[in-house]
Amino acid sequence: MSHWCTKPYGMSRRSFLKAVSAGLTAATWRGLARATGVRPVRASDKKPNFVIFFTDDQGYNDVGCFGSPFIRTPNFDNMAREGMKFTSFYVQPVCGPSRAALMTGCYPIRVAEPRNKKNQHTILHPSEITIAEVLKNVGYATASIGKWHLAGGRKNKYESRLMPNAQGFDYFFGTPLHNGYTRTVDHKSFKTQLMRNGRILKDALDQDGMDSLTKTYTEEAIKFIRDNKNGSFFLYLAHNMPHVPLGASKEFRGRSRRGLYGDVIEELDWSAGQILGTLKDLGLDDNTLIVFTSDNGPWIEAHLRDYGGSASPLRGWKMSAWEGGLRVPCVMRWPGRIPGNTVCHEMVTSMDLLPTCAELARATLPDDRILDGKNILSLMTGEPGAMSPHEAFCFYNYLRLNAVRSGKWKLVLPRPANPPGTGWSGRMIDAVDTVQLYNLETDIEERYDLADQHPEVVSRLMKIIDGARENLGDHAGIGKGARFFDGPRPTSRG
Ligand SMILES: [Ca+2]
Repeated sequence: MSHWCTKPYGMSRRSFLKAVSAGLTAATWRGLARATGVRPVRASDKKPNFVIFFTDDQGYNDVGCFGSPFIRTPNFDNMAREGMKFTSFYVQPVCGPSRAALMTGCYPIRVAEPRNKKNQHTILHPSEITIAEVLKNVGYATASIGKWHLAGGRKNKYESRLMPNAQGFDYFFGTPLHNGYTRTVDHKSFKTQLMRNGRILKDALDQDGMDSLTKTYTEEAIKFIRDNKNGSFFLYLAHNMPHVPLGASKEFRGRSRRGLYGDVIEELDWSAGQILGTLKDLGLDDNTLIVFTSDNGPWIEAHLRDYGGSASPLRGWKMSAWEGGLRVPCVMRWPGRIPGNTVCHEMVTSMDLLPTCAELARATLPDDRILDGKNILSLMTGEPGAMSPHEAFCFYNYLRLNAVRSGKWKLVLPRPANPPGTGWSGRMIDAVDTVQLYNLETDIEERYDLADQHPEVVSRLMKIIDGARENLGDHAGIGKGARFFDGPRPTSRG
């Protein structure tokens, strides 16, 4: 039995222990695994590789397999045919916090920042533990290719202790910051650098730089995969696109019925195809989990009409407190482990990737801090009856708690327009006069307030809100579970 000592995914722990105690032969074991429809894991198996393909501001609708009628995405669609589509995958409403959540497996309001501050674009404290650090500890080669945006800073003034190389990544190639402001479609007011590890390659990315960025990142990603094909690797490929200012190679310009935004997505789809092709060529396909998702919803504002995406059928957009801000397309593919052509409607989050990858890599999770993410392997492998491990998901915008979802129910808290605790993004948040309740199973568009019909649900969800305020905090108070590493805990968010 020593050769087959790891529980096959999809098999219950009880059946596994029974099989072990019965001293079944390897052949019988394989039979059991066949019955569960998935391959058993040998103790000697090489650990899986992980690729997180992270796009920037791509809306829920902006991919063929999530319903876009205008944008052609054969590679993302093929990923969904060969893998699992997640229809209730939640991130954070804007770039920095979304990256912080993915990196740490925690709500951004929980994580520590330098000098005990809380920035609207989270700056990760060096003592926070990232998914890259967790995996590097068990021998993974790690690369961050693309946008970092977790170090704050302006123009050549980035603290090296906050950059990817100090946060668990062996290799960094990309932009330290976002590629532009969403106030304008161009980048006249601000241009970011392009860096390789600690070295600045270009001091200000111009339009040519933007146009070639997706292709350049793809080449970098392929090189990293090839260089590390014999070991286990974690590739965090965080494309800057389709955040404005948009850029696409000349081969992709003018191809899409959705204008330049569509061209940009089609090039991202090409990039995914290149990554998948490389994994196949190298024989790594069966041993690599690839996750495709976006960091937040699409930026929809009048002056960006032709440069932003669509969250249809969801209500809202990037920064808003509705579904369209935090619910994004997500596909996971891992042949042999994730059943093909399947859809998971259970609520999962980007915070779940850290604990899930840690489990697969047989890495130890930090035991000195709270993680909000949960292991979602049972959902990914299609275990019968598997349910979301989350009792609830909280909708924070910067410091403000706007809503909570539990199961099919979503409770929205009253707020003024442009509410306190939302900083510069408040202009994207509308007023809500009373507590509202939506059934997301029957009303994905959040149109029919059912608060009056279901007071018991309102009451249950309000208790979750109270718990979140106590543990995570909000603009009015510091949560007990919020982390501070630089001296005494502050008593208010100031
Ligand atoms: Ca973004």
